Amino acid sequence: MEEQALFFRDTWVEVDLDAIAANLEETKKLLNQDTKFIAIVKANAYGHGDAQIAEVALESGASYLAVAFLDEAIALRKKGINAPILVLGASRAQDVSIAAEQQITLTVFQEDWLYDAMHYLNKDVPLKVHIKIDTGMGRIGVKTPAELQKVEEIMMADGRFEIEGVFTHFATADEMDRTYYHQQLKQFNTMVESMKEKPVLIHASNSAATLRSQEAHFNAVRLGIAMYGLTPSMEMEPEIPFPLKEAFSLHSKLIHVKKLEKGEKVSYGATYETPEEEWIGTIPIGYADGWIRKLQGQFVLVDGIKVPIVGRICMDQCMIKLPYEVPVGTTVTLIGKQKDQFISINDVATRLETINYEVPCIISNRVPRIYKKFGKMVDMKNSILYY
Ligand code: PMH
Repeated sequence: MEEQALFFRDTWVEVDLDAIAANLEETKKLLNQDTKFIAIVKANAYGHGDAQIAEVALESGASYLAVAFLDEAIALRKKGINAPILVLGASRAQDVSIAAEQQITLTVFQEDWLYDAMHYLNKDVPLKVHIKIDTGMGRIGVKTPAELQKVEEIMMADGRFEIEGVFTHFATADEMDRTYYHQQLKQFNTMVESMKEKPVLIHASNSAATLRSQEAHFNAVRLGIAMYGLTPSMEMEPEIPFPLKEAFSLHSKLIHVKKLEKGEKVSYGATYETPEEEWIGTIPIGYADGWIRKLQGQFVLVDGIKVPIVGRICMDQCMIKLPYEVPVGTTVTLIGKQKDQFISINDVATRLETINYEVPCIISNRVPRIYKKFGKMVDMKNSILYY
């Protein structure tokens, strides 16, 4: 019997797991042999698919995964990921026993939170924690050696906590001016020095800090954006020591093709008027897929040729100007490669006046994610489908 298709609209994200593995292999060459790496798979792995990315990162040598919220960690456990997972953000005190039971590591960042958490922790299931130090990001974390020592003391006295790690996060590691970054690094060193006992894992570097020098590697680094093949910022792109490989591409297919006469209108508001006779194609992707209205005018690839989106983007569809009559069913690439042309995530970010991080994150769950590994499409059953 023929296998039933798992989705029924020709719009999809293709994630190249080989690109992820290659980015990690290259990054590993920059690390000392003993330096561990933590793969950041929060926000559904920046839109790429949490379990799939977790798996390939672990195969590539990641010793830890990290997410923003406890829900994300539990979702990974449900999908069969047994590796250590750190929740980087705040978790609710009343949920600590769930984290402990599932062997999920939480971030401790405030003394008051600890007192609350202690009410909810079971006697015999210890909780692994990393202490977050705020060295200048101003988000969460203890700020002074006194605060740090206090949280250490409380946890040591209680006995149900295992302080496995300590970390901080840089606010400007991707910028040319290194002053603030060095200030944060110095403060982190001072704080770690003041600890009663040094934890096993000490980590500070995001992708930018990891790629630029070893000075803040300590014994682990946290890799997000570079693993996905994207530069942490446009200004540091020339400094990246190897070619990053973008893993995420976005495709659709023409569902309707027609010839319009000069002076005909396209889409809501009838704002686009054909300046001459034109071939117009419709593709089934719209703002509900995260392909937002601001992308009107953005180029897409058809038959290896860049053509613009014309007229307003609708909720589920948008129209493109075709170079000539192209058959229905032809693939349209919105992000990625066709023939010798490439539309990068950075191109889309530039159009949206935002950063590359946002682009894969905003492509909504309505768009299925399919995977390529060892140059071949992975079994569709492993794809991510919202429906
Ligand atoms: N560590 C922490 C605590 C983070 O918040 C992030 C990314 C990373 C590591 C990975 O950074 P990278 O992707 O630059 O390598 N956090 C965010 C954020 O909160 N907004 O954008 C990126």
